[in-house]
Amino acid sequence: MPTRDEKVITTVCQDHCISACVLKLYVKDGVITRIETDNGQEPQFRACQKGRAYRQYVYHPDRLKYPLKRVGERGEGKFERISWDEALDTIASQLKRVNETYGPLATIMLTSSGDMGRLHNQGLIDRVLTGVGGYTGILGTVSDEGSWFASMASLGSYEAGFSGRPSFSKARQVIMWGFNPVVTRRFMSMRHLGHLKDNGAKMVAIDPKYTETAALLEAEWIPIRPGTDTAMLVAMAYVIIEEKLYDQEFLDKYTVGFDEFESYVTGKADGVPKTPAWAEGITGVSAATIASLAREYATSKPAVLVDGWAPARTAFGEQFNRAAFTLAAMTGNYAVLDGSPGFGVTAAATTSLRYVSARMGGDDNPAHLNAPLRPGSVFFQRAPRSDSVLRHALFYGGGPSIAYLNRVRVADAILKGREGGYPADYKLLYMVTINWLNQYANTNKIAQALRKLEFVVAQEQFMTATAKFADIVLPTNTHVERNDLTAAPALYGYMNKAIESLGESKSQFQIAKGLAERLGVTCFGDKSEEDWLREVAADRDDIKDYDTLKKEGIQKNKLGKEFIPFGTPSGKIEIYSKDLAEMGDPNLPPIPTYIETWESISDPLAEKYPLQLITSHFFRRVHSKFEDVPWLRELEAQTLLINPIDARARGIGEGDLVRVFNDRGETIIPAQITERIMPGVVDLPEGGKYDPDENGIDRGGCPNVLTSDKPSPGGALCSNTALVQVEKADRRR
Ligand SMILES: Nc1nc2c(c(=O)[nH]1)N[C@H]1C(S)=C(S)[C@@H](COP(=O)(O)OP(=O)(O)OC[C@H]3O[C@@H](n4cnc5c(=O)[nH]c(N)nc54)[C@H](O)[C@@H]3O)O[C@H]1N2
Ligand SMILES: Nc1nc2c(c(=O)[nH]1)N[C@H]1C(S)=C(S)[C@@H](COP(=O)(O)OP(=O)(O)OC[C@H]3O[C@@H](n4cnc5c(=O)[nH]c(N)nc54)[C@H](O)[C@@H]3O)O[C@H]1N2
Ligand SMILES: [Mo]
Repeated sequence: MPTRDEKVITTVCQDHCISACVLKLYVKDGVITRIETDNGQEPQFRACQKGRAYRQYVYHPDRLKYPLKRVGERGEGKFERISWDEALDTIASQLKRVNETYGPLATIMLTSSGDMGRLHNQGLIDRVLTGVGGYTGILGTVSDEGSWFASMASLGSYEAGFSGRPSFSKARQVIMWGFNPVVTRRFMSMRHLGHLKDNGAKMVAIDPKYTETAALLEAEWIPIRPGTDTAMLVAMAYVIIEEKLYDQEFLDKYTVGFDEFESYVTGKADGVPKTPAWAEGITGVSAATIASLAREYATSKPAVLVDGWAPARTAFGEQFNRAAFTLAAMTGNYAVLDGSPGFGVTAAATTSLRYVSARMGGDDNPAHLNAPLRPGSVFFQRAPRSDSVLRHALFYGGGPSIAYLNRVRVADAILKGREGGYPADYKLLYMVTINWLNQYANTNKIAQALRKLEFVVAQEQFMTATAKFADIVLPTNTHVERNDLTAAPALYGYMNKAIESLGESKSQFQIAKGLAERLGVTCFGDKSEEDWLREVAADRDDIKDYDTLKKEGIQKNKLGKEFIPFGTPSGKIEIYSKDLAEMGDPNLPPIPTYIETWESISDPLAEKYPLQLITSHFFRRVHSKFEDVPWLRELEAQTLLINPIDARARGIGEGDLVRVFNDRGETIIPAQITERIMPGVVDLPEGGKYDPDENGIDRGGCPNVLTSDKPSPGGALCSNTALVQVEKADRRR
């Protein structure tokens, strides 16, 4: 209970763990004193330890409070305090200079996650840059591009992947394939899984790691080599075909192309029957396990196959989701019949960049997508959405910038420019809510790209590894210092301002407005933050009343159960995609196909770097965010998870400092020896802070010094495809 001089302000934590949870902020004399969460009516949207520790994030002594100008070398981290006028004048004049000298495409605006409100996001800077003639934008998602590609090809839209979502209640078997929501949350996933478990569903986890979720739900753990999941799915299909366990009626009614798939699976097409024994050699999963799981899945109707995003963040990962959809369809377990691929995910305002790119003829371009992209283009035709969502997509997502880059390829584009086949030579980088250097593949290459640019801006809350490379750093406030709306489907939140902005930090809206004024761009008119928020709310007919929402902070919504029709040319699940066949790219075959990844264990490179690296998401952080929050740091350390067999072979003891390295980079961190990770695989959780020592070697456990920025043919980040070696580190280092 609040004391008499305390106010309680209800808001929503819409951080980038892809959830939305209620925060009750106790405020006394303008200072947050404690944070509680939803104790109200069911379903409760209870915040995790990160949301509950938000006070230590907001008041962290390292929060950026003043605009800064670089005085040392890029990346050195030497800055000098300047005024907002100087900061914004400098940025405006650099934008003009670059625009006049090289054209608008020379400016890239890069954004990723952060506080994901409806108003205070990158869409604002998008408007300003669009007002001065455009810029180079970023397309694709870093999280689930493989799943997007697969959905577009097989289902015709992303949304079709969550048809009938809340109707799994009767499932008798749940396969969690690379899915660990105890850590990653992802909306109400654990609530659903808990219900299924209570109702007697058998839980199975297929993952190189014995996950927290598998432990909690007492799941059977099937360890699998990273990047080989499609082989296992295809072999399961083999068993189901051979034993005639498939649902012919479902296939006839809802799918096209099963015959072509069957011919690939049985080996009719290429002489290689995709038997469980074939898959055993690839995946490390025994043939008997594959066969019995296939039988169980096909006969435990309804069964739910949760095809996660992480197995698709591998080379050729889009094949994984396509194969999972196919298996669900073969067994009649597609969403319409109470099972569902695509589990509790968001509908983002984007679509598969690679899919669209190829459809637009941009196929061979290393940028993947360079053609103008406007409403009315394939991009929008391929992603049918309601008008209001479309408007949000325009305002808040990819605006009418002139060219797009695959977000995984930005460093490559900056380094190679026109000569490398990209549409422009890039000179200016404007970053909003992204820790690019830390979070995107191949950190050392990104550092090189950052050094090459003429001018770099970072809008940030902290002096991140990336912000150290900026020429001007703009201190941005946090969501408790401004008003905003959330966008989560099951919970609408009014993100109420609880305290004044710290120091001289400003909201994204204030910053964008300040910049717009200097550039003579009138995109915001005379409207205030409040006016814009009312407009955003008015766009959503399911927000009942703006003022009530603002006062109460939250509105809980029931999720629909409706069947979402397939947007494919055939109007069915396309096991065989004619669109893909027409593309003619052997790396994007028309039927789901197992293709061996680069940097697999049979790659000659494995002699030098014999271990497969995965980089999973971490419990106490959201990416690199919260890394320095003391309460959260107490929960667990950033370590390399390594199996006892691999540790013993290298003379590594528990807690020893180890070098993890390949040709792209190196990091030195403590080892955690555990049977929870399978032999041959090591896990270095993403978000570890890039922290180079005097020799340039990372000491923060940033996995991206090791990952490659080569995208999957479907466009995805391949953050789970990398070979490394691990050695005990020299003590003196
Ligand atoms: N606490 C926390 N929650 C988060 C986030 C966070 O940073 N912290 N990030 C949020 C965001 S933006 C996203 S996109 C999601 C990410 O959500 P996910 O992509 O689902 O999360 P990951 O932890 O990367 O992967 C899930 C599981 O896949 C396994 N895995 C990795 N590679 C493979 C593979 O090749 N095959 C198989 N079968 N399994 C594999 C990992 O071991 C892990 O257990 O999480 C969201 N939630
Ligand atoms: N190796 C590896 N790398 C990965 C992944 C992986 O699985 N493995 N996962 C990928 C995934 S799924 C994702 S989504 C990306 C995430 O990549 P990023 O979005 O770059 O990750 P964050 O560390 O959350 O960085 C967001 C930054 O925005 C700042 N910020 C937060 N809120 C605000 C705000 O309101 N305004 C401003 N101006 N700044 C703000 C934070 O301080 C933080 O530095 O990482 C990707 N990187
Ligand atoms: Mo993500």
